[in-house]
Amino acid sequence: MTVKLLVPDIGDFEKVEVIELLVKEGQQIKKNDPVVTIESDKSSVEIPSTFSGKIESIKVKVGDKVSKGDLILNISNSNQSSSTSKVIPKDTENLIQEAENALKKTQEHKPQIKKKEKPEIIQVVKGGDIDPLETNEWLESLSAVIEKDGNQRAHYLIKELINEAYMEGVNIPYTQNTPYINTIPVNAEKKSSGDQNIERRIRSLIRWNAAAMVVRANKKFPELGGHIGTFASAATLYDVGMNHFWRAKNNKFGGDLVYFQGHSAPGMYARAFLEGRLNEKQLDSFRQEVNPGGLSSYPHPWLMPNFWQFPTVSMGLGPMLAIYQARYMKYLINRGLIKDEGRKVWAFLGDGEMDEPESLGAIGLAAREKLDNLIFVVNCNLQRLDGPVRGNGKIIQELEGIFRGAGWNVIKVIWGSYWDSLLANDKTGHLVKVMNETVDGEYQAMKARDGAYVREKFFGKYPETNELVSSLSDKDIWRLNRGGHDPHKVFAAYDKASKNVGSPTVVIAKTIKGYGMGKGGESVNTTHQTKKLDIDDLMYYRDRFDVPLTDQQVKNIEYYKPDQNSPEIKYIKEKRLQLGGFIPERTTYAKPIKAPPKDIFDNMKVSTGTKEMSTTMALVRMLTNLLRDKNVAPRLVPIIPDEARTFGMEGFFQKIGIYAHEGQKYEPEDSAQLSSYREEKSGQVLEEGINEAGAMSSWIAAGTSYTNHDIEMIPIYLFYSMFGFQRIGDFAWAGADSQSRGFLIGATAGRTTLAGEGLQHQDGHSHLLASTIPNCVSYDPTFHYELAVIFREGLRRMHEKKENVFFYITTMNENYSHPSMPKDKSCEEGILKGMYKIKEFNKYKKTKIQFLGSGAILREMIAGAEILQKEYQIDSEVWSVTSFNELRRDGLEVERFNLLNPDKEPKKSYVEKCLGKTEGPILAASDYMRMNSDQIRPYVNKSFYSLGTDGFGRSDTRKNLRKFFEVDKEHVVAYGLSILAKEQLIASKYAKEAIKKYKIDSDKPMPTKL
Ligand SMILES: Cc1ncc(C[n+]2csc(CCOP(=O)(O)OP(=O)(O)O)c2C)c(N)n1
Ligand SMILES: [Mg+2]
Repeated sequence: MTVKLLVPDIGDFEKVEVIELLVKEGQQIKKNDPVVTIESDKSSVEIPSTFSGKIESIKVKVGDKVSKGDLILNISNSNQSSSTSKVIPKDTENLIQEAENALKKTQEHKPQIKKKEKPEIIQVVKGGDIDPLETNEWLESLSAVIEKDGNQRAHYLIKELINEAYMEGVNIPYTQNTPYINTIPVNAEKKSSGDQNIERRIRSLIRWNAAAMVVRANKKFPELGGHIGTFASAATLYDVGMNHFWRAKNNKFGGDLVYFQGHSAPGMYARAFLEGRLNEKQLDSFRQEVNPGGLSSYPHPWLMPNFWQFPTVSMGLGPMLAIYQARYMKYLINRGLIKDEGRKVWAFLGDGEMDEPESLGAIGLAAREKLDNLIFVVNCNLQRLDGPVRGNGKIIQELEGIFRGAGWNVIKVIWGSYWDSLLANDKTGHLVKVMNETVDGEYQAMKARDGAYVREKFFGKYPETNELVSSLSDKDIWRLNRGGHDPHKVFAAYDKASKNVGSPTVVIAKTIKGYGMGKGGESVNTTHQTKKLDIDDLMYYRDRFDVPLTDQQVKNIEYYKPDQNSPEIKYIKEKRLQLGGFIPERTTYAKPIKAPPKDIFDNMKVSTGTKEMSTTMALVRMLTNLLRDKNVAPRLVPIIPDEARTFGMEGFFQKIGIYAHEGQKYEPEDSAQLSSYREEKSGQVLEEGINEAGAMSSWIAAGTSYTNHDIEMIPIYLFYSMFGFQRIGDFAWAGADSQSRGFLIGATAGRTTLAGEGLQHQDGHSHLLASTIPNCVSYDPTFHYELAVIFREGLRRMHEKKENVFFYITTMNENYSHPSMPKDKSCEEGILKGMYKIKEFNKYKKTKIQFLGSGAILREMIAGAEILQKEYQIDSEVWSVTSFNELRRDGLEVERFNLLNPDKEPKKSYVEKCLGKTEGPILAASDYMRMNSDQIRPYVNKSFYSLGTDGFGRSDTRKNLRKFFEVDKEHVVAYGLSILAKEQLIASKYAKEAIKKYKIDSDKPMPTKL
């Protein structure tokens, strides 16, 4: 039987050009194999076959224009039915069925609720309880249920009660908060198998060495700084993880990923010292990194590439990066690229840090995507840099509400074990009442004082609580510890967190900032910045933690490391051995990705003829081709913040699917269309929604896959160029520090290509921002072959040669035809180095000018040069500058070499090599601020002028915008003549005439002032 493959519904488009035939007559194909590629003026899409069989005849050819329903080809021997017939997907059908059954059941079983007369007046009594006896009966029933049938049953009953109340019209304001006590009751605490005594001794040594390291550094050089108080508050939180939970990467396991709080770094170094990974000399080089071997102030993979994995110290980045890391881990698993080994992502965060919008900005995603591989630990020491995080409130309760509301599993670790018996004896509930009523400012102040103060200000609030502690001495009261300093409580919390299924977990632990620092800085507002401890403070610290050092050793601020064979060192090593190795440690065993076939790029080196397209579209075409390469295709991670349609990438939805951890539970509205919105568990596109910070976090996760997951991936994040570096600059910096490899594509780039969008969309500076990042290689190509050469080089450098750079490429949305790549052999080299000669006008051999054009403005320069030749008999050479940034980098390096080697033959910068022997002055321009092209000024020994788009953008036609910013071909001509006049190469009257001719208003203010 012969079946006909017709052009499917392609949305709003008609008469779309066939640009590629992907099959031949006689070929055997399978259902879903792509057969042709069609291209509108915005995007290109492959049409897949809806049948299997042998192709009898192909009815279209390249260049044909097709619309919905046109015949593409005939296929024989097919027994498949067309996919265009609307069949409800199996999943959807099941879901509907399930929902209907459930509805039926609830209707059948639901007992009829008799509407009761509601009392008109609701009695409100002070204290909230109008009938304590009745309350007690309810509470006792609840206790009985918990005892008999367990927590789950109690939870169920309460939920039913709330639902019932709601159905009856009682709108109970739902509270996300629980009392100010630990989430895990004492009887449910899982006990640690560790040796508590030895662990305490180890922790004390780590505490001491961490503090000593900071104090020693500052004694030597007071300017170095550092923090003691943060790690002091977090030591137990880290130690329990290190001894019992965090599994390292090795040849059997991928490893848990731990995001350490940036300024707790001294604690990690101090542990590594005991583990034998760092030596005393290295500790003494804390914050002195200029000479090799120094330890970086904070976690910086760039500076300590074998140690740190995640840069976190810019507050707020860690939480988001960790969330997207956990999500990306699931993405790799769901795409079948890594095994599901139950790996976890842990992130340590400060309570002050939680005020960063980014910190909480993605917690919804973590819950929505059920990231049970993610654990946040928020160290609530109640303080940030200046003072209390919430003096008048309670940060723990606030965070509990926010996280629980977002769908997280919340574990509060507020009180240590010394409180257990007090809480058990709190029959009247007054202790919990005081705990609930006391604000953080008070909690902080209490820990800055002593036991007597706590007795008076805390327990003294009610006679019942005073009575509770009547048999305790002030010293006993002082010993009542906080949850985050109690290894038992922390262990129980981590154990529960790591076993939680179906949601992310946040452990909210209460601690004391500067714990153990005594008068020198415990719980005082200045704790954060304490970096020097005097001898008395050090003695106190030693005694507080029983560090076995003599007074003299304390005075010398000596480190303490027990002997290799001591029980402490043996224990610490043994524990890490059991957990697979040391943490943190940064390694990579990823294999390079095999280069894709050359013809993918060579196709882009021939002219597009009359066909016009934007470089954004050329890029998408190229990606479509790369998706056909078996090596590269699975490694591509296209990332888009809700702009796929803007960039003509909607074809990717069908082709590779949008990643959705639960697949697609609905039939998309456009299911009959070729580019239907297809979500899939193994989908490849990360469609991030309107969320540049999230998209960038995904890009960083994918860009560091080679180290965190030992698989080289190629992230390509496409965004409106204005919403790139400017919007998420700090993430880009962290991505660079992380040594991310991948492509950032600033699409619809430039100040004047994006005509109608106006001031907030038109980017005239992203290249300058990109230039601030040392390992960011940026390009502003004009033609498709330049893009191809650059992209291929990016793949080669990053993913074959494993160079730790990333590429920023701007692509435009302006359509024009693209010429063939010049035959000159050095062209490719020039494209990559930053400039090459693209055109030469050499007819008159009298007067000459050099034009340097970049990106969108190169074509204006070529047009200007043509006018100059035709109408003014002026010759020129036109250079395509693909990267002023790269040219400057080369110039800087050469200049430095020459200055440092005055006796050697001077080297020539690449700019000088290109322009040194040319004739005439230089005019350079781009669609960016003049500063972009001005970057190479020092490396040319000629008169140099530049044009650019300095100032605020605004909406108008592209033509008007270029006129406004004085970068159109008319301005190129007028300015060109003026420059030649100034250089006394022609008479000024020509320039004057041109200014008049092109109606250029010389009195118009600079665009920066408009
Ligand atoms: C984005 C950013 N802003 C400011 C700082 C400076 N800074 C470093 S630590 C800190 C206070 C941190 O308080 P918190 O998060 O509560 O951590 P803690 O030290 O109390 O554990 C500040 C303001 C920073 N590192 N990053
Ligand atoms: Mg804090």
